[in-house]
Amino acid sequence: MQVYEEAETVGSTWYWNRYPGARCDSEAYIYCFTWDKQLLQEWEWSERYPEQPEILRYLEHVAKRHDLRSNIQFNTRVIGAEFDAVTNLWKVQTDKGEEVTACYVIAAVGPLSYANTPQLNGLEKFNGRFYHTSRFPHAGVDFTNKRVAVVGTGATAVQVVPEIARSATQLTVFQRTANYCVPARNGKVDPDLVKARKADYDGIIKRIRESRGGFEHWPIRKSALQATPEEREREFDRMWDTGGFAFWAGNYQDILISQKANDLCADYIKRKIRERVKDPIVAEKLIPKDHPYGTKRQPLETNYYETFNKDNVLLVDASTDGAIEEITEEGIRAGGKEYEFDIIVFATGFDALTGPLKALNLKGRDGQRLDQAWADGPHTYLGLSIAGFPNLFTITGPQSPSVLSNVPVSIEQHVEWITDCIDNMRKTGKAIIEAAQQAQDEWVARVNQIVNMTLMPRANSWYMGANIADKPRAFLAYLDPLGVGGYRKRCDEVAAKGYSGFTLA
Ligand code: NA7
Repeated sequence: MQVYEEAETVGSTWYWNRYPGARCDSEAYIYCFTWDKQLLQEWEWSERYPEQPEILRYLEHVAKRHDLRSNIQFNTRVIGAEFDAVTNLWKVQTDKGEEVTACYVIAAVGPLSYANTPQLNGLEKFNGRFYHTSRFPHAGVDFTNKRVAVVGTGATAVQVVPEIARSATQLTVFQRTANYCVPARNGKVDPDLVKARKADYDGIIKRIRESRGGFEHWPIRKSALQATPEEREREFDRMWDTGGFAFWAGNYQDILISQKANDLCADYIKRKIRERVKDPIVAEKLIPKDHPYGTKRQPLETNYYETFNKDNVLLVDASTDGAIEEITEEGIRAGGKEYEFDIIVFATGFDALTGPLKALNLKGRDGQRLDQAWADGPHTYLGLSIAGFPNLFTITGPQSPSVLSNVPVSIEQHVEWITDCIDNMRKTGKAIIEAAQQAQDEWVARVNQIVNMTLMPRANSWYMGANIADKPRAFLAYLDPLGVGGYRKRCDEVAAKGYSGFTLA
């Protein structure tokens, strides 16, 4: 086995995303590998949602402890891979000029790794410095006495904005779409709770694997519309006070299906924003108007809304103040007005899920290119495999639960399934496994049929591919009605039936 990694060490997301305030939005006790039972007992996380350096330290520790680095060639980017139907092997090219052959290619390129830096007119003229949050300088950036712009208000911006506001002379946040942000409620975890969790890890692992979103949160088995206003308020308060993904994954069961139920939830968050932001004009700008709650990735915040009460922080909202028109030598022109900056931080997200796979320049049977096969959006079988691309697997790829879950749970499920599959191939003397076209078409139809029963398509989200100009509008993940547990069962059933929907040769 040979692993190629572009960076100089392991960590990927937690290697690249070094902006101030970068931390996971899943709670650390379930944002880790579950296969090293001993390490689950030994490792001590410093807080509920650890910061980037701590997670990177953890990942480096795992790599060292299990001697994983010896199988990884670092500082190497895969720039192409083509399937050869004569030899049944993939030919893989790297940016170091190597070409190697492989029976299997496993694309573990991450769903959110291909940075989206908007092609704004004039960027090359800017006299100051600019950074994308996912490619932040390792030495850090000193914002002291600087006039800083943050472009974007997604999960990343919601983490970085309060941090930059602490030291910058002036921080201007450019918002294209307001988000429903929910308190993270970060902090030290009660030592008794840590102890209880360590004693119950087998139970925790079982529960998160069978859950909706890979968390220990379960929806309230009732419509929000059936609850009395008092009961609803109590439940919303409870979830709000719990913090994190309790509000999204543990909400009323119809929150993503019924617009009326969703409105009740959205109204609760809008009230909270109005309570926390002193200037009512700024508060109205921060209140989402164009999409239902939960249909865009819910950012977790710590003092995000209060940051807009500071004298050195300005919000420029595209719909009320005017959208960004161009970058100038001195800063950003938006709504006909020029704002001057020393530093621009692009918290503008990623070409999610399909972007990193297309960047691999994959060619399947008959030289078919992945970007052509996916010209109108992703087509996969189970979000694991692609018709016409034999012996290629994707981990947390498009049309799997992936970004709609606590990702380590989904990563482990795919790794286990793929490992078992390759093992089975060896044992049964098979050389080729390939998704059948019909099974793939049925999977794509299922992905779309389910999402079209929800409110998700009503948002211009990166889940729908809407954040990237010219990207086809298609739902990029898979929303199983029974969550990651239901999806896992489905994948296991396929394997148990001798890999139904695949052609084996
Ligand atoms: P997101 O969630 O895609 O947020 C990116 C933000 O940047 C979002 O507010 C976008 O507005 C905004 N954006 C993107 N392009 C532009 C342009 N051209 N002009 C102005 N504003 C723009 O990325 P994040 O990094 O915050 O989070 C991604 C995931 O990483 C997160 O969900 C976690 O899973 C980890 P929009 O909403 O598209 O109107």
